[in-house]
Amino acid sequence: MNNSWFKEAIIYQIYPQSFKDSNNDGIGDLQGIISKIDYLVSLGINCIWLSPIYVSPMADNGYDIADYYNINPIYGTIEDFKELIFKLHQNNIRLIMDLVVNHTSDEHRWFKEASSDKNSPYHDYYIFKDKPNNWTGFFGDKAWSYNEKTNEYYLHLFDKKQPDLNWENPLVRQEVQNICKYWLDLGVDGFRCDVINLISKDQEFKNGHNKLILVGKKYFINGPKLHDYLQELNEKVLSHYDCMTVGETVFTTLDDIKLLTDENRKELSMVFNFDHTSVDNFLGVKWLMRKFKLKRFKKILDKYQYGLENAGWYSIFYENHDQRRSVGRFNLDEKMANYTAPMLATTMYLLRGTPYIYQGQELGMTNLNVKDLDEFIDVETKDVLKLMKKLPLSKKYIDKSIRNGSRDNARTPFQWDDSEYAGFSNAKPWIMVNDNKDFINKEKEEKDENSILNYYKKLIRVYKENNLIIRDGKYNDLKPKSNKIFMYERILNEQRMIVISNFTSKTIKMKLPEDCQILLNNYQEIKNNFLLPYQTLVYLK
Ligand code: ISL
Ligand code: CA
Repeated sequence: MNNSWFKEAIIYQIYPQSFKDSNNDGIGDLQGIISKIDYLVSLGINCIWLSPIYVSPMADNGYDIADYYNINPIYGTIEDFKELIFKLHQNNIRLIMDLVVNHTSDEHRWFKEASSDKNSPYHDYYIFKDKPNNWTGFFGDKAWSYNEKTNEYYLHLFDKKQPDLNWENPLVRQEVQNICKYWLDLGVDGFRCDVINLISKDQEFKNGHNKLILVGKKYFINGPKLHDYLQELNEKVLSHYDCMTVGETVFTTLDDIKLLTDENRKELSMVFNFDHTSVDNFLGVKWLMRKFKLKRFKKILDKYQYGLENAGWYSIFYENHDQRRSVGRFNLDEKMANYTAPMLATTMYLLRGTPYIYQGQELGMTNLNVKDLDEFIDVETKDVLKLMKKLPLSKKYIDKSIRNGSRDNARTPFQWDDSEYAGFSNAKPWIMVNDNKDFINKEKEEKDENSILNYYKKLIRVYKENNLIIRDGKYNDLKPKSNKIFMYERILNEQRMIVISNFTSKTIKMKLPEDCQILLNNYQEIKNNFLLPYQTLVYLK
């Protein structure tokens, strides 16, 4: 991994189930993606992160893998996959795969053997104990389930259909190396490594201190051998390819990230950290809602912008398949999305780090509006709803929290046009289509010069044209105390870029920079001495 193309990448995440259905069975697929490469080219992105497409019973939409070497037939075949890589590469778009190796599906052959016979060589691929400890998993449920055949409990930090792998076992690590090698040899350009900082577990398996949600999390985060495992994977496999890795890390600190992304240590190219997406919750738990404050948001982003100045690298993003949509978030009025979505994007993507755009974000796609909470179908939402109903919480609180937090918000079909199923499919899709597809859709926005989509294209163009200063420029927050304005500069040699964003619905009196080139503005005009509601401006001097 002695390359740095990842620092110039503009990455677009595709959630295959919801992007484009080519054979009208209601489920997105690989041929669907292939049919939309022109669209990806028109956006200007240069790398795709593809959420899991491996064989899976889909208990967690593919994050539960039953066979790492084959494509889930609902998505197509290995031939389709080869065609996809080939055509993406032809268009100078790289492809990174999702690597989910903290756990497998309970329907993986390894687990089937492991759970039926204590003496099977696969038994030690997983974590079995005679007695469970008190850990709670990420979906709010107990982290251990009973396995009758061996009279033991097995660990699963996510759903019970996602047993955790035992990375202490060198054979498991060898399997992971083989998997990486297989896909790299097929031409993929890297991996997004699912919950990678959970792979090493403290072997004492101590009880957590209290009975709060995520009990025991300290004991399964950044375990003692995490760095060794990552270095080993690099040495054995990754370093032999021109590839990148982005680790999804949960509850990591700045110091953790410095270590994980230090180029000399050869662990990960960059990580996803969720501090800034937790700005409107408590304890990093999205169900515990908290009022958004711009100052707090900036403080978090500043911490990493300054903190990683001379060490490490970062990913910048708002959305992914687990997060709610950014439109309508951060105290912003959903009806003003034509202004707020460009403002949010500009503010975020000119920071230092590799930008990630989640499918549909560039259209300003919104959260799903369901009538009844039971219409949510995601496993996490169902588990958490069940748990919340047992707790002393008001109906109103539960309603709001679930609506905000459900991962279904991000998973509705991509809105290509205003037809019945939004041009995603001719058949009823696996998940509800958002009813605002009539006015939020790709076809309509392409024709409208002032649409969110066309703003994103402009932003990406500006990003590429000014790549050096955005990549290497020194960052300074120019108004850290303001709860209304996010204003920063990026400085490289003689050049200075200034980004100013109004996070409020009010016009604000302020002196704007003079004698600069204006690179971006989400209004047609500039009003001297005034920053218009939700206005965003980018200057270059
Ligand atoms: O989504 C979250 C909160 O709603 C996170 O806690 C999330 O569960 C965590 O970031 C891990 O996510 C990843 O691994 C999960 C999978 O369900 C997610 O889709 C994936 O992004 C287990 O594989
Ligand atoms: Ca299909």
